[in-house]
Amino acid sequence: MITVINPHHALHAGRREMFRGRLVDSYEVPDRLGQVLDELQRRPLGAVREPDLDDPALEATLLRVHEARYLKFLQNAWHDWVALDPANAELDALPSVWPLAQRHASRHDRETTNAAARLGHYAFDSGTPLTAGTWRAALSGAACAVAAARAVSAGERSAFALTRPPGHHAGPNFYGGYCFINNAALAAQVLREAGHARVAVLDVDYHHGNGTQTIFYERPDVLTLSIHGDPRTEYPFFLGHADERGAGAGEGCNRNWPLPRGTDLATWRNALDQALRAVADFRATALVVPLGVDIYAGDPIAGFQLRLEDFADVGSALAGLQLPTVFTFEGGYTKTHTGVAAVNLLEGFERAA
Ligand code: SP5
Ligand code: ZN
Repeated sequence: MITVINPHHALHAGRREMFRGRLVDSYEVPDRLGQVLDELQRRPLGAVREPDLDDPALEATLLRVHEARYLKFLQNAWHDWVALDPANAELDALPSVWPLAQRHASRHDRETTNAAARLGHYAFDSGTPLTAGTWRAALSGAACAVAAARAVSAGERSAFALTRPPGHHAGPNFYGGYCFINNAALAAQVLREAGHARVAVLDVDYHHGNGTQTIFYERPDVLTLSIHGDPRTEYPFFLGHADERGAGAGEGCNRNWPLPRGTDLATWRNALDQALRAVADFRATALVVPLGVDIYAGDPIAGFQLRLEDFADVGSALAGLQLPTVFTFEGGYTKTHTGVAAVNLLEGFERAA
């Protein structure tokens, strides 16, 4: 398994996020990636490379997954935030006002020019700090996902896009959940364009992959599957129910397995087996796994009960599909076990592959 690492990930280092009326220290910190890299150095799985950051094809791929207007917003958001007030340069950008979805209550066809209000136009939470280096870090991360998918379409059995910020909560025109650019969706798109007629995305992060689901909801060529904490009680709350099956041409091409807080390996593995069957029934020829290790029992912001020794079994079950596979690094927030959990899963995959 090759690993494509984001050399600029640490340019994105959000300091504080809003949680229930307080600004708290951000959970999504550069050390998360450092932990995974350290563990990969202790237990190597293959070459670790950096992506080509001047890849001329990157922009076209980005535009297949995200709206041009949204990308432009992201690229300029920090500059506009500081232009609003020079003192903002010392603060992470967080939204504090939103348009309403209720009929006649807000205009969605007009864009405000106020930089703080624009954050609310594109963000679905106030827990995703945007900083001076966010765009560069996220763009380099996109290059990692694209490079990992290219390596796999060129014949590698598997590749790991080791990058942050994560991506699976980012949609065609929205950010949130620590995510700005959807790396897993980019990988799926690259695999499609490299000739894989049907690609499956199997999201194992604790939180529903709402961004990925939205991006592919009406597409019949990408099957999106997510196993996650039930949105009735768990973030991101407003999507991820079992009856979301896709729409239009994509009818039947989305499946969700919402599980209660406290779910242990046995119940979670049962959902995974159903998801694996759905991938096989879809006759996918390539697989993308948004790899969130916040399903670990010790995670500070999640609620499943998987133990560190369960992760190898999950990896080997994924390998059982025998598909070219791209992993993208998503959630996982412990200060000490994020690397072990991720590498346990990847090593389990490699051993069984
Ligand atoms: C990629 C990913 O895993 N994103 C998750 C974003 C979750 N954001 C909400 C975090 C809420 C923090 N709750 C803290 C509870 C501490 N007891
Ligand atoms: Zn998560």
